[in-house]
Amino acid sequence: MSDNTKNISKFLSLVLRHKPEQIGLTLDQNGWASVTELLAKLHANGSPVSMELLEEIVDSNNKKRFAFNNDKTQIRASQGHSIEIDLDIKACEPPALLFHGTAEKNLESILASGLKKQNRQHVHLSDNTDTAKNVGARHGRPVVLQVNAGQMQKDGFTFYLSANNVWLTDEVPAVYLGLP
Ligand code: HQG
Repeated sequence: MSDNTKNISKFLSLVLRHKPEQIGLTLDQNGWASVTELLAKLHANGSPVSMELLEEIVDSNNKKRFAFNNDKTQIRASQGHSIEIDLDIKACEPPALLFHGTAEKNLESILASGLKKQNRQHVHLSDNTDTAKNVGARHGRPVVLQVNAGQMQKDGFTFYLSANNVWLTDEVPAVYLGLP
């Protein structure tokens, strides 16, 4: 991915997950933006993007962060929002174990009070330790926690799988956490 594509991709994360108002964009209740409106507002903001480039970014994004609807008239981020939207995805049975990567400095607090969604709409979990380690490394020296997702589900917690394979849940009480 070129630097320009990377920058546009980061900017799309900002407007589709956190601050649509930055370019005067509106998202519907499920987080979808009109593609025509997005392209027009990007243009007006001095960062024009063609439909071809937008399609390339959606296809080539390393984490598949964005998705079009069927006829490509709408686009949204598949997860990671801080603004309140309803992803409208079905609850899904998780694997017995999931993983969460964090920074060592957060460990004590997490083991005391569990995983909280902080600024986002969900706690984000991975089905493998490598991905979790990369997620944790964004915050500092990474440490990977194991989540007893099977037991959580039996106890009534709900899990969702985003279109880009990130497992989402509302919180993980400390009792379900361990080291892999
Ligand atoms: C930590 C990226 C102290 C939590 C990734 C994390 C992911 C606590 C941080 C997605 C805590 C929140 C989300 C507690 C949680 N005490 N710290 N009780 N509970 N934390 O960025 O999971 O590249 O909001 O461990 O790949 O790191 O943006 O969440 O360190 O999928 O597409 O609070 O973001 O995707 O940080 O990352 P974040 P995350 P993108």
